[in-house]
Amino acid sequence: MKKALITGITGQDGSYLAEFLLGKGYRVYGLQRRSSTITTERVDHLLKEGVELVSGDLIDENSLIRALESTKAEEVYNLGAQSFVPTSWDQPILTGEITALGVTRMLEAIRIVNPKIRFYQASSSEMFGKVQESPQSEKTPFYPRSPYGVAKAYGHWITVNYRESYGMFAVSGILFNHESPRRGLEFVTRKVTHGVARIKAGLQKELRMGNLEAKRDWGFAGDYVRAMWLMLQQKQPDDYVIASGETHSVREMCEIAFARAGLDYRRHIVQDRKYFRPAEVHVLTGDARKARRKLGWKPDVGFKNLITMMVDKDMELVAAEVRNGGRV
Ligand code: NAP
Ligand code: F7E
Repeated sequence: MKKALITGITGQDGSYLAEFLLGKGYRVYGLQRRSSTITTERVDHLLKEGVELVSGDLIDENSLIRALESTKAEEVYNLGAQSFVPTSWDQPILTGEITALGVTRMLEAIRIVNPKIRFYQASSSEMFGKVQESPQSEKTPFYPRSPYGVAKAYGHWITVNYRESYGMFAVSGILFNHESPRRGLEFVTRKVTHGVARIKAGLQKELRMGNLEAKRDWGFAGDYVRAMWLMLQQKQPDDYVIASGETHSVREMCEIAFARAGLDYRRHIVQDRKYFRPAEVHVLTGDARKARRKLGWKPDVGFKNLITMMVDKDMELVAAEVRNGGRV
């Protein structure tokens, strides 16, 4: 039985990846940081299927060494991060500690415990920021536009550097935005699909938002975790862009989400300066041809189906909340 350790298991991708690896017959461990509230909602169903949580934090080197020693993991998926772009302007140093230096801490822990461990780094299309060419591929230069993007660029290069310095099997997956019904409520797709469900249920009238003209290349998280695993099964470590290749604006996404519930987004969305960013990433389009060619990867769920799936799930969720008097 192969053993994998996932940092960020309590997040959106961590939960889908844990499910996927269980399906492949892995023994799955997840790093969980201490919190005063419950953070395991996305993986509670998997804890019953044998996923084990180990205590640790990307800020605490010794906890990473202990996690690798106790689990004897052969594959490490580093998904843990301060991942919300606006927060990275409010807490740039914390973002750097977790999202940038956290990668080095894990790579050092691997070097100390077992340098043969295969390592996946969750890199991001936010590294392309103010895009230098379109579409963006593995060869496109980075121009990050937020402390988060800068931290991810560091995480990418330290991964490449450990591969080249120590011959480690360390790969960087440059993933474009990917969403799901498990997406955090602060990210734009889920904010909209959840908002639509609440408006439809009569719980609110308006949705306050930022820049509707921003464009993203959105895919389904369930498809993207498959690519992470494929990268670690190759003969040689390498870096890959994972994207749908399609670009849509936030406005188009709103139109589809509201229409699914029989609503007109123009009647409910209010633009609010509060949600605009100090420096915006205006448009992203990924070129995932290398992943297609070398990994045989392609996404199954298209943009419209993704947004429809999210609205439908949020309508169910909100209806259940209403039935239970506000409790899920
Ligand atoms: P997410 O839902 O925000 O999950 C982030 C995870 O990181 C959570 O489990 C969180 O734990 C954990 N974490 C935060 N600080 C930590 C620390 N100090 N030590 C250990 N764990 C910590 O993010 P996601 O959407 O699943 O994304 C997964 C990874 O892919 C992230 O690295 C993200 O930056 C990157 N990425 C995401 C996308 C995307 O579109 N989703 C695209 C490209 C790259 P708590 O539950 O305790 O907060
Ligand atoms: O914003 C615009 C906003 O927060 C998308 C993270 O997973 O993907 C994610 O980063 C766009 C931006 O994602 C609102 O200005 C308009 O242009 O959903 P988001 P993100 O910043 O692209 C990358 C690949 C990651 O790596 C990150 O970890 O939508 N937008 N109005 C808004 N965004 C939010 N959040 N809220 C709004 O009201």
